[in-house]
Amino acid sequence: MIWEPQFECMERNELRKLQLERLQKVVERVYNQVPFYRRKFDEVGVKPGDIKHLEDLAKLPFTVKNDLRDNYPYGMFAVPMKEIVRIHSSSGTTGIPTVVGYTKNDLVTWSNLASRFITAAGVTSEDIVQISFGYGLFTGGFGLHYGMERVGATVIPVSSGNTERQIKIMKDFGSTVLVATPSYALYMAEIAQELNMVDDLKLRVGLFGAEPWSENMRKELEKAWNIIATDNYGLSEVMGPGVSGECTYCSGLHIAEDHFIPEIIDPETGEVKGPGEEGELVLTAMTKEALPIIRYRTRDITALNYEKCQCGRTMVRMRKTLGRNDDMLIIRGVNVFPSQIESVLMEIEEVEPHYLLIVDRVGHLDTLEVRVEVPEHIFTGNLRDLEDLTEKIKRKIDSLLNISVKVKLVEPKSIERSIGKAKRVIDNRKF
Ligand code: DLL
Repeated sequence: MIWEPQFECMERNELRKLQLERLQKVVERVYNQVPFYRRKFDEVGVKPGDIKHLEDLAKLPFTVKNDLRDNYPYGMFAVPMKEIVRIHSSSGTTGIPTVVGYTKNDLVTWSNLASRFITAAGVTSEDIVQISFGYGLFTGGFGLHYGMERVGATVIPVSSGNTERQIKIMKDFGSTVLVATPSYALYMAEIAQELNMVDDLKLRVGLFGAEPWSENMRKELEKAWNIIATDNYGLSEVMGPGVSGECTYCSGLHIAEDHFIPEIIDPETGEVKGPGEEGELVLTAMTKEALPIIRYRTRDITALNYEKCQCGRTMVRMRKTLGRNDDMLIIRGVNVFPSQIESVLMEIEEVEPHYLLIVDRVGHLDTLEVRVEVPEHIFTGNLRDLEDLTEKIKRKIDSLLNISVKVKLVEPKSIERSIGKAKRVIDNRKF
């Protein structure tokens, strides 16, 4: 078991001292090794020696995804290529992908940090872990894989897809832990139920992440699999999984603050916000050799809680993220996160947890259609009941969002299932 109380339970003043030392070192290093940072720091007139307090971090410019794209593929690396031992990359569905690299030491740090949240979720060397994240350029599969091995658990590297086989393996190999995106875990549960195999399984913990999921989705997954489900967060540009994760109290994700300094900013003005205030998460990766990153704008919306957790860890907790700034839909001037709608849908017993949001523009008016599956007996049942249910869902969503939406109940399995990150929104508007 990996439990590093010397870091995870550090007093705040000790932690701040360590962060300042590490921050000074990384700023010096990127200034000398990465032309992009030298240029950016020179533009705002900040030299590495100007970082005397942690608060001086705010003097440094932000780094954004496009900076990595502009320096595609290796321009942001701070070490020569011969020291890079692994490459990962973001999916690149929206333009040029971002490419990230790791040195040997980075891989050690990564597996250590992954093993922290794995341990915090209660996984031990007694566990048999089915990793159903995709292996490949996505950081999920490999990140969890090495973290689990570091803990000493038995890893089954199934990767994602071939869902019936997954369930058979889960049963035959006695998997006790499932690692997947929450949407894929839900799909797997559906198949396990169809095969009538849920009761034959030994699962006890689910480690989920890589996409937003609501508290109600957590309840759904915990019930479907009879497990405790924890949330884990990370992003390739900063490291991958291992940036933050929940302990078994599931009350916020502990950030590995000895490696990453979190800030919350107002996404419009860039101004730094205080504890508890909602805004965009900005991360500085202080210890990565290959790709240190300064004030990276994640686009993810959250808030920070500095109160000590019941588990004893002192590391700040970030609130479960509702989604990215980019996922936020603006419909008739109202901000809508898909996960808010998910939360409402999952509270309604008569519907299935599979939904899709379709946004359109009719004339100058934005429209939002919420498509959600209902079980066969409801779909083919009494038309009046179907209408009543449609109206009930519509009322709940309308009152949450303060806009009028269209609700369409659809037959079971008509919404495409995902084996990785789910696509919940089709936005047909032309901007
Ligand atoms: O998704 C890394 C990861 C893998 C995290 C496995 C956790 C588990 P990317 O593919 O670069 O990296 O996508 C990063 O996914 O900026 C968030 O918008 C979203 N995301 C990741 N974890 C969560 C989460 C991995 N727990 C982007 N909750 C991030 C909500 C998440 N969103």
